[in-house]
Amino acid sequence: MSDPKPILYYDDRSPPVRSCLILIRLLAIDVELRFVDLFMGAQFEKAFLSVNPQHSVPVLVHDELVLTDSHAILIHLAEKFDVAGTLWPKEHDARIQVLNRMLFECSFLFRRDSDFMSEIVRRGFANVDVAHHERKLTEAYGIMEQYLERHDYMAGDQLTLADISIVTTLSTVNLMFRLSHWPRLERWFAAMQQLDAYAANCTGLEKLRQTIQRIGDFQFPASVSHTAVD
Ligand SMILES: N[C@@H](CCC(=O)N[C@@H](CS)C(=O)NCC(=O)O)C(=O)O
Repeated sequence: MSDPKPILYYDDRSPPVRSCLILIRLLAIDVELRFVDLFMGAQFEKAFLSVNPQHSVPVLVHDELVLTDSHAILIHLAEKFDVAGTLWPKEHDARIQVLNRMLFECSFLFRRDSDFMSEIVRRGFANVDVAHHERKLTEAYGIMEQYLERHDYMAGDQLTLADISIVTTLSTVNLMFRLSHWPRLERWFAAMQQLDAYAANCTGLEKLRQTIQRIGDFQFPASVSHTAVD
C-alpha cells in the first residue's frame, strides 16, 4: 500500500507553521492542509485537543506518527522527501550543527518573538515595553550575525532546515525591528527571500501583521519587511 498523505494542521500566521509550508513547497510534498484558527480559539476545541493536547500548531499526522513541533516535522519531512539529503545532512557533525541552530530557533529566537507578539495581543501595543523586547530580539540578531561570520547559511555553506526554521520567525521579528545594523543577517534574509519556496511565508506573514495590528491597535513601521502576498 502506498504511503498515506500527510495532514498538516496549520494557521499560517504562525512562524513554525510557515517553516513547514516553505519546506512542503520546496520539496513539492502532497499534503492535506487543515486550518486551525488560533485567534478564534480553535486550538482548544475537543477534536483538535485529541490530536494535540498541547493546543498548538503546526501538527503533522503522517500514518502512525503525530508530530506536534515544527522542528520534528521539518526533520521528518526532510528524511522522507528530501531525495538529495542536503537539507538535513547525513554526516554527523553537519547534522548536529543543523539541529543546534533549530534548537536556537525554538528556545531563543521564537521564544522571544512569541513573548513580544503575545504581549501586544494581550495588553495592546500602547502598554508594551518595546525597548525591552527590542533589546531581547536584537540580541538574537547579533547572535545570528555571528553564526553568519564564517558561513553563508545558518548551519554551514548550504541551505538546510536551520535556515527554513529560522527565516519565518526572523521575518516576523523584522516586521518591527530593522536589520540594517546586522549586514550579514540582512544579506542572508535577502537571499532567503529569493528562493521560490519563500513565497509560502508571505501570505501568512501578511495575515499576522494585519491581525496583530488590529488586536494591538497600532501599525508596524512601514516598509521594513518584504510582505508581498503570493
Ligand atoms: N516549538 C513549537 C511552537 C509551536 C507554537 O507555539 N505554536 C503557536 C503558534 S506560533 C500556537 O499554536 N499557539 C497556540 C496556543 O499555544 O494555544 C514549534 O516549533 O512547533
